[in-house]
This record gives sequence, structure tokens and C-alpha cells, in this order.
Amino acid sequence: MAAPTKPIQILFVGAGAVGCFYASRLHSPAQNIHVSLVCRSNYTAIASSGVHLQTHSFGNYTFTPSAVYSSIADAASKAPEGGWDYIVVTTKALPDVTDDSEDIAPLVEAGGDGKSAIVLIQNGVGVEEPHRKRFPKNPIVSAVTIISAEQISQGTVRQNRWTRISCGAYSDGLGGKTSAALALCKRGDEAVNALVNLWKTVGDIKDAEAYSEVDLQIVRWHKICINASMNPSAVLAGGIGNSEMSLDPDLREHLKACMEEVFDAAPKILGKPFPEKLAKPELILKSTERNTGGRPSMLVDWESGRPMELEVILGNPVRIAKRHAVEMPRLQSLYALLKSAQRQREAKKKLAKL
Ligand SMILES: NC(=O)c1ccc[n+]([C@@H]2O[C@H](COP(=O)([O-])OP(=O)(O)OC[C@H]3O[C@@H](n4cnc5c(N)ncnc54)[C@H](OP(=O)(O)O)[C@@H]3O)[C@@H](O)[C@H]2O)c1
Ligand SMILES: *[C@@H]1O[C@H](CO)[C@@H](O)[C@H](O)[C@H]1NC(C)=O
Ligand SMILES: *[C@@H]1O[C@H](CO)[C@@H](O)[C@H](O)[C@H]1NC(C)=O
Ligand SMILES: CC(=O)N[C@H]1CO[C@H](CO)[C@@H](O)[C@@H]1O
Repeated sequence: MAAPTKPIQILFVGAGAVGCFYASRLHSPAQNIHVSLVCRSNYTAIASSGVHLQTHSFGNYTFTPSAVYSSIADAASKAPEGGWDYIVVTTKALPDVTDDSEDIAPLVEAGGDGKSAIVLIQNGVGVEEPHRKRFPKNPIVSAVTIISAEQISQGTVRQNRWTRISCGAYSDGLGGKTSAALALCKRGDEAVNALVNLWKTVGDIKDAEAYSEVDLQIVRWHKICINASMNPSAVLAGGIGNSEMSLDPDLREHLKACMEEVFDAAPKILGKPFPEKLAKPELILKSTERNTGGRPSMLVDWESGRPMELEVILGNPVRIAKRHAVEMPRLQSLYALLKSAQRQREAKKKLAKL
């Protein structure tokens, strides 16, 4: 790729497993592409020696960002002239704990009116809505990944397998029903195409994919079909993995019915059927049988006492479906039970601290 004469400035907020991996696949100062990171707990390690990556796909290497910031405020006070072209959010999506859109506001404002593209690489559905409300003029790139990656020590990220990242614009969630939304969708499409092109050419990520707005939402809902059924069930079933659940007849019946709720609901919400090529519940369960050792991150978070991505994986799908007059009763039950279990756990933790 010929180096662009104008520098491309990219800022990642959330230097976890996903953020560090995808950031490292864009950074290329020789091609005038400058990637910086906002860290939190591992600021010191990353600021002093960069991010060490152990990857299945690209071998081992060190990623030295253009700049490392200790907080969003720190980054905002040192914004490049004209702000960032892309502000990429790769924190866990926890709208019940923090409003990411409020957090990143100083970064978006540094770019001036509606300039920076906001890129969300997060699980779940409905993650774009708070950003769309707060930043009505900025293009939004919505992205889903199926990577398996983890932070194994301070500043060291291991990618175990997979690289796929699917990107699509987000205007109003429906591909731009008004002329203002349509204009935003067009700018979003441009940002999607530019970013996917960078991941492919600079980062050698062959399965970086560009989708239309509605098609990307279909990808999100299809992923929810797996995550909204398996993850909360793994916790509520007493901490067992996906494969074990899929082999238990009662749990299998439950999982299949949960997935079918999503399969029925999503086309009504998005106004478009799931493409035939997407795996159906029975096939998903079949391939889950073989994936022994697979533990959903929601279960890992529950076991380590961290907040779970409950709202974006369960709460939002249930609420968005209701807005379209579609009920998902099994998912609603899972949501209510797990949310209560989390609340009880937090209350006990508070008591223990007194
Ligand atoms: N890991 C995977 O294999 C995988 C696969 C597919 C999808 N995903 C999705 O990708 C998203 C990110 O997951 P992840 O596994 O990368 O999570 P993670 O390793 O926990 O990383 C999140 C990072 O964001 C940081 N952070 C949170 N709030 C921040 C703030 N206000 N300012 C600065 N930094 C902040 C955290 O810092 P602290 O360490 O200080 O908390 C942490 O480094 C999630 O939505 C997840 O579901 C992950
Ligand atoms: C990467 O580093 C890990 C840990 O040190 C090591 O086990 C692995 O063999 C290395 N991979 C390559 C391709 O060098
Ligand atoms: C979503 O499902 C995949 C596949 O089972 C799993 O690897 C991932 O950890 C799940 N995400 C969450 C947030 O549990
Ligand atoms: C952002 C970050 O680094 N988080 C990790 C920091 O390193 C410790 C281990 O040293 C991990 O437990 C954190 O998840």
C-alpha cells in the first residue's frame, strides 16, 4: 500500500486482549498510520515496553504504539491536531457499570464537529445506541469479532486462534431510514471500507469483512444466538462448559429453544431473514459438542467476581425485541435470574467489606 501523505491517527480505548491485537494489526508508521492506546491497569507495563503479542496467526512480536496514555483525560489533553480519524472502543461493554459514550466524549470533541469515526469492537447488540444519541454527527463503525484471545500477564496478549472481524456502518440500525441517517450511513460505509482495507493490507487479516448496516446487525444477532443461550446457561447450570451442556439432554433442549427464540425474533426486528448459510441451532449444538474446554467469558467473569456483559448479551436483545412486539420468554427468564444472582453477589461482597 502506498503511504498516505496525510497521517492516519487511530486511538484505541481499552488495551485488553482484543484491543491490543487489532491495534497491533493497524500500526505502521512507515505507511503513515499511527496507532495509540489508552490503558488503565497495565499502563506502566505497556508504556515502558509496549505490548508483547504471542499469536497463532502471525508469530510473536512486540507492538510499540505511537503513544500510550494513562487515561482518556490524558489522551484528550494531548490530541493530535484535528483529532483522531478513528476512535476504537475495545472495553468490555458494561452499560450498567459505565456509559462508554460519556467516557469517550472528550476524545470525540477533540476532533471537532462530527469528524472522528467511532469504532466499536464489542460483543452483544445495542452497543451503538448510546454513541448514536450522544454523537449524532459522527460516523459509527460497528464491529464483531470471533477471535479467541486473552491477556496472560501485564502487557502480554495471547491470540489462541481466529482473526475474523466483521464491520458495518451504524446510522439508525436499519440502514438509514431518513435522509440524515442515510448520509451518516454513507460516511459510515466509507469508514468501514477504509478500515477493513487497512486490516487486510497492513495487518494481513484476511477475514476482515465489510458488511452493509443491516447485514452487520444480522451477524451480531446470529452471534447473540450462541452467546445469549450458552453464556448465561453456563453460569446458571453451576459452572459447566458449552460442550458438556450440549451433551446433556435437558440442557440441550433448553439451549435449542433459546437459540430458536433468537432465530425467530431477529428477522422480525431487522426486516430481513437470516441468510441460509448461517448455522442453525441444531448445527451450532453439534459443533459445540466437539469444542471441549470452551468456557464462555461470561462464566470466567462470574467465577472471578467481575461484572458480566449481561446487558448487551441478554438485556438489550430482550428489550429491543419487545420494542418490536416480539417476546423472547426463555431469554427474559435467563436475564432476570442472572441479573438477580449478580445483584445478590454484589450485595454480599459489600457486606463482607463492612
Ligand atoms: N477475548 C476474546 O477472545 C473476545 C472474543 C470475541 C469478542 N470479545 C469482546 O471484545 C470486547 C473486549 O474484550 P476483551 O476480552 O479484550 O476484554 P479485556 O481483556 O477485559 O479488555 C478490556 C480492556 O479495557 C480496559 N478498560 C475498561 N474500561 C476502561 C476505561 N474507562 N479506560 C481505559 N481502559 C479501560 C480494561 O482495563 P482494566 O484491565 O484496567 O480493567 C481492559 O484492559 C468484549 O465486548 C468481548 O466480549 C472478546
Ligand atoms: C512465542 O512465544 C511463546 C512463549 O514464549 C513460545 O512458546 C512460542 O513457541 C513462540 N512462538 C514462536 C512462533 O516463536
Ligand atoms: C461468546 O461465545 C463464544 C463461543 O462460545 C465464546 O468464546 C465467548 O467467550 C462468548 N462471549 C462471552 C461474552 O461469554
Ligand atoms: C489491562 C490489563 O493489563 N489488565 C491485565 C493486567 O495484567 C494483569 C496480570 O498482570 C491481568 O490480571 C489484568 O487483566
